[in-house]
Amino acid sequence: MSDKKHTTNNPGQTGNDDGDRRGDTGVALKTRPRTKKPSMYKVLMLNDDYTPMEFVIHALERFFGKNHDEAMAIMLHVHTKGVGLCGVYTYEVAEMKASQVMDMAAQHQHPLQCTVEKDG
Ligand code: TYC
Repeated sequence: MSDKKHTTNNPGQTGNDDGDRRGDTGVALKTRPRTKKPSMYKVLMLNDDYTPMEFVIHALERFFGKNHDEAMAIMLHVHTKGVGLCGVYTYEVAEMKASQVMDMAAQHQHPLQCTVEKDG
């Protein structure tokens, strides 16, 4: 089925049902006010041999809003599998959170790394 808006007869032009008279400003617009969902991006955390487990748990609580049990589960997943999902965000938010984790890690001389990849 087409995603075009179905327009019924509107002979009086009184409403905003017509795509060329939206807003009634007298300016005919060729585009429709269609909102588009932003692409979403995964923040992934990578395992390393040096970053303390408690530090990783703290980062997950601080930057990804995880409670202690959730953070523990993600940390252990990363520790055993090599990589794990911290959260899914719009591009700028995902990049900011990945940077915040790595900046805090670097300040403590830990090599903890995050990556951002498109979801889907
Ligand atoms: N592998 C680390 C250790 O044994 C813990 C760790 C977990 C490090 C997750 C990074 O993303 C990570 N201390």
